[in-house]
Amino acid sequence: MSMQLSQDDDRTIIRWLMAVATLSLWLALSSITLADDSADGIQRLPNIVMIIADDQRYSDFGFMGNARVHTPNLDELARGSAIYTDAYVPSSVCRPSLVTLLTGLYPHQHGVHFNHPPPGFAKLTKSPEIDKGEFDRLRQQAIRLIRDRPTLPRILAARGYRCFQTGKYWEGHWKNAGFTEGMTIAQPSGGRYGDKRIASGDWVAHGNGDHGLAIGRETMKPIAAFLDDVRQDPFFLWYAPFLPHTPHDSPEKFRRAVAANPDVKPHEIPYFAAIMQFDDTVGKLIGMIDEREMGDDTLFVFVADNGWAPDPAKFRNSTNQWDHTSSSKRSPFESGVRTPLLIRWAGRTKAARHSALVNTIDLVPTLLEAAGIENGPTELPGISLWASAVGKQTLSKDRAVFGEIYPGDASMIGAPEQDLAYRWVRIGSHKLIVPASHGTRQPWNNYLKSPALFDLLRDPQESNNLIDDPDLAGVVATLSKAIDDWWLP
Ligand SMILES: [Ca+2]
Repeated sequence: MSMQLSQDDDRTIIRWLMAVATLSLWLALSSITLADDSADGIQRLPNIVMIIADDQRYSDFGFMGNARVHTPNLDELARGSAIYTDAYVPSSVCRPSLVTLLTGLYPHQHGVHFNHPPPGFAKLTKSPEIDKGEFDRLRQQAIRLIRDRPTLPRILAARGYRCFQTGKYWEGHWKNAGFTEGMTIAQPSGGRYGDKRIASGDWVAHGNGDHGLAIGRETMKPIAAFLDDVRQDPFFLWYAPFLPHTPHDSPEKFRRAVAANPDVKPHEIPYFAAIMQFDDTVGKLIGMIDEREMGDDTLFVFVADNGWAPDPAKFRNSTNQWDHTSSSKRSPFESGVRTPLLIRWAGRTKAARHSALVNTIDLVPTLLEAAGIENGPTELPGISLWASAVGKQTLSKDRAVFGEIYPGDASMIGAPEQDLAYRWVRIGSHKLIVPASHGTRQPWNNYLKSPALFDLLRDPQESNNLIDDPDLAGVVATLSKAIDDWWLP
């Protein structure tokens, strides 16, 4: 039987041949691109490991000049890193700061300006009528703020990354922020940390990470299992152990090592021991990656979510530990908002110290550039630090960094300006802190009653308010304009 082709069949065949030709050309071009990448040893998609200290002051690292703390593993990481000594988190408390790392947005932009949604932590946990179902429903109110955002893990997952959440994380289930796997599921874990018994008698997940809080403090096994499973896939690891955060209940070996130094004061021992414990887990983590020969393909970032400093006058009998100073965690001062920032991708980044001011809003654009991802979110306020990290650019010394401070409880979701307590800005050595005005209400926590100006080079403790110095009127005007241009609610 002879085969007769109709005109329609001819067109079908021609279209098919053209499709094959197009696909072949695309494959050829793709293989050229891949060949180019492998020829000079560049992997297109680096693994990204984000190491986040929880409650550690910027100065309390060996590589930042404190010889009384034990941070050998972080010091080793720093030796090979682009070190940003004057980095800042916009907000000096966990959740808003962590969501900035996930989104690249300021708290007033991402909307998670609080640790606890309405009606606030005391009412959530102490009202007998709020049972577990109601507690979970009230916490869930805030989840849309992260679920509807192009977060770093969501963007990376769309490019084929496997994204694993461990440790501190307040956004409910790990899925909500776009991770592909994780430990935190917004249910009580029965573990040592992260559960809370509320007034109704029910056990609930406190909100800060539940099952995830076992990482570092109790186990590293979930990370080992993840690394064994990812094989050739690029991965993003969120490593935010609940350290050196309170409770400062570190194993005795860390306390003994810290206390052996006569220059360490009693009130510093529990906190310094927790720092040493945290650093020990960082060593284990990097060792696990090196053992699997993944080190050359892995970009490490280190940052603290906020500062913390022990107050010798605040001993708590109930916990046998010291509480933090009023000028560190939660405050607009340096011991709250400043952090070192490390970026290391062996063979790519250049070991150097950078004193230019940077902000953790810069990390999402930096990491997207490092991974060669060009079509990320367009409205990010930060700048990519990648060119400076690889030694191809010196950052401007004129840049302003900004931040915003809130109480831990939100009065309302979707209106951060209602809860705003302080805004701050730094340019060069000068820092201006502006309390928010809410009628007759005093600024939250009474850090300041009116705007204050500090010269951080001459007065790193921020004890000498220069706001009325006639010689600095121009500086005050410049900083005031900068902060209002940034955000004037
Ligand atoms: Ca924290």
